Amino acid sequence: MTFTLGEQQKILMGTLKENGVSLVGFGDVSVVKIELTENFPVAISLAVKYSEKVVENLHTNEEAYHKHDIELEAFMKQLINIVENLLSKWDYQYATIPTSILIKDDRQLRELKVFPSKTAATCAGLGWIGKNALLVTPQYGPRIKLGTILTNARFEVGEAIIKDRCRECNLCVEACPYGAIHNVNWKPGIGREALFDAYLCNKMRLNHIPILGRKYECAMCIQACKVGKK
Ligand code: B12
Ligand code: SF4
Ligand code: SF4
Repeated sequence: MTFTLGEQQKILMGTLKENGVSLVGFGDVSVVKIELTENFPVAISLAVKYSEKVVENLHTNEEAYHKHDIELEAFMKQLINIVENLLSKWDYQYATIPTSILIKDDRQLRELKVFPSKTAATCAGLGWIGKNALLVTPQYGPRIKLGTILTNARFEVGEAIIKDRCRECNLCVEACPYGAIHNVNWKPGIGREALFDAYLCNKMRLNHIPILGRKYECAMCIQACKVGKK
């Protein structure tokens, strides 16, 4: 049986929803002028939500947050597999973006060349970039794990979000224990450095977290955000 492109998009979305995706969107990423997006101009952006309770308690129960994060990572991989299998079945090509990478030092961070999942998500209209440099969704705030598959299937795309909705809020700025967030409102084209110091964030997470008795994460900037909290 052959399906039209529109039917394929409906099947894809329906299958993802049946399997528990929290948000799914399609974005035109050809606005980012690189070889990868020339070949794969459409991004399928997936989000799975974190448990609100686990995030609320992450400063007192870090183990639970870490365990939850690993579970969500595995769950996201399953959803990505579903997309990959359907795209292959329909003879499309795709490139899957890594969901997480352990950054060991400044050099690796400086030289990292990975397509940002947050770009795919704003292009797909899932949310905006907050002052914390994270994707903030109206439904769940920044408490989501993102997954991205770029493809040459010309699915219908959503409307990109090009303006932040943080306004005067500065809860994440206040919550960052290391002052890494600069209290600047995002707009497309603004560099990451203008928003937050990724090197400081990474250094503190790697070096100081164990000294403070925390083993894995920080993530105070995702806990603090009020957007999407029930
Ligand atoms: C490297 C990395 C890090 C590095 C650097 C962070 C960074 N922002 O670059 C370090 C180790 C510091 C880090 C820390 C964290 N990370 Co991290 N990280 C990544 C990773 C693997 C790559 C990011 C990357 O290379 N960025 C390159 C820079 C240039 O882009 P960017 O800052 O990510 O995004 C910019 C663009 O998207 C741009 N943009 C947005 N829309 C548009 C549209 C257009 C047209 C254009 C041109 C640009 C543009 O604005 C963004 C902000 O500057 C991604 C996974 C992925 N594949 O994306 C996860 C990811 C960004 N991390 C994530 C998380 C949750 C965290 C932490 C909370 C981890 C923790 N538990 O402590 C902290 C939060 C720090 C923070 N406030 O951002 C999540 C974010 C989810 C969300 N809601 O946005 C991701 C997406 C992982 C995932 N699969 O969900 N991370
Ligand atoms: S993860 Fe922690 S150190 Fe990094 S920006 Fe967020 S609150 Fe600051
Ligand atoms: S805490 Fe406030 S400033 Fe930070 S991302 Fe959320 S809404 Fe934006």
